[in-house]
Amino acid sequence: MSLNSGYRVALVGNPNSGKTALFNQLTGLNQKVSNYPGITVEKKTGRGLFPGGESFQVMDLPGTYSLVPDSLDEQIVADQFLAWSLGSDPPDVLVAVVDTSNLRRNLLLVTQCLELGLPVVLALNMMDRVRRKVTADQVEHLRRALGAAGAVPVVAVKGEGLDQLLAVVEETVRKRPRPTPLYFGLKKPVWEDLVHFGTSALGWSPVWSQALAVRLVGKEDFLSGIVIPHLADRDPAEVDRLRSTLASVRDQVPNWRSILAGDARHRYEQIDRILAETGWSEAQPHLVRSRSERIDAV
Ligand SMILES: Nc1nc2c(ncn2[C@@H]2O[C@H](COP(=O)(O)OP(=O)(O)O)[C@@H](O)[C@H]2O)c(=O)[nH]1
Ligand SMILES: [Mg+2]
Repeated sequence: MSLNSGYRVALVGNPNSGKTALFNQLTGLNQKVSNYPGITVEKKTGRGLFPGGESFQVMDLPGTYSLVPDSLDEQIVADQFLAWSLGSDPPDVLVAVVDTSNLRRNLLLVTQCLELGLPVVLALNMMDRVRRKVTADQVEHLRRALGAAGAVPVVAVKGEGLDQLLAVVEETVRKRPRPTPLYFGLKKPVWEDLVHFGTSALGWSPVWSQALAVRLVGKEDFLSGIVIPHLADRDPAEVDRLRSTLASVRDQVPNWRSILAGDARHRYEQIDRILAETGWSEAQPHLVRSRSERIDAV
């Protein structure tokens, strides 16, 4: 094993997108299953081999629809992203496992993942279920429109496309691209103070700060339940400043409870635009309404 074989790959995706199928293909029998501390959610890690012969570590994160968590599994993923964004040992690449037979809904999470600023490779899974042929040009267009480092069609259960996926992931971790992430969510001047707090006090990128500002304003317990536990070693005065900045922003946004629905709508508008541009929408056998849309409709 060579000295720089410590590459780390994290698999992220919606429940049933094929993360475990892909994880099994990548790792074979080199797997370790444990639990997250204190809870019964499985934590899976394993080792895989790149075509060049170097090994890498892969972690299979719990399935999630969104980085705005509604369940314990989802909270684990949101927590993990937050820890990474505060400097705790981020992986070299995120592999976003996407069910292409349900592309629109799956891309909601992808837009959120891309905003973190780590390189993202899309594993466009379930290609055997997509009725119309998807061309390499369409795949490339989708990759570019989202700002992903790579995009590879695969059929995880059959191992199809795995060699190419591994080659793209290997190239990505070797080149260490610093992506300039695009922001896909809602943007309002009134939470500019929160965005500024993210960039100046927490060291977040402008895009990640925007994404987190919306979640802080729109989700009742996001600050106390998700963010503050990660700020235990920070100056308490700074945490107080964050609390009061959030309180004053909410005072100016009387409808703050509905902005997450607006954020999801905004993301879907952009996803629809990208899918229309690429011609992917025609390749969709069915469009299932997503959880966020159902929430919107309430
Ligand atoms: N047709 C098809 N089924 C797949 C593919 N990948 C995974 N599956 C199936 O989809 C279901 C969910 O896969 P799983 O790996 O458990 O998803 P996870 O919840 O993301 O870990 C399982 O029944 C898999 O056998 C694929 O590429 N094509
Ligand atoms: Mg799984």
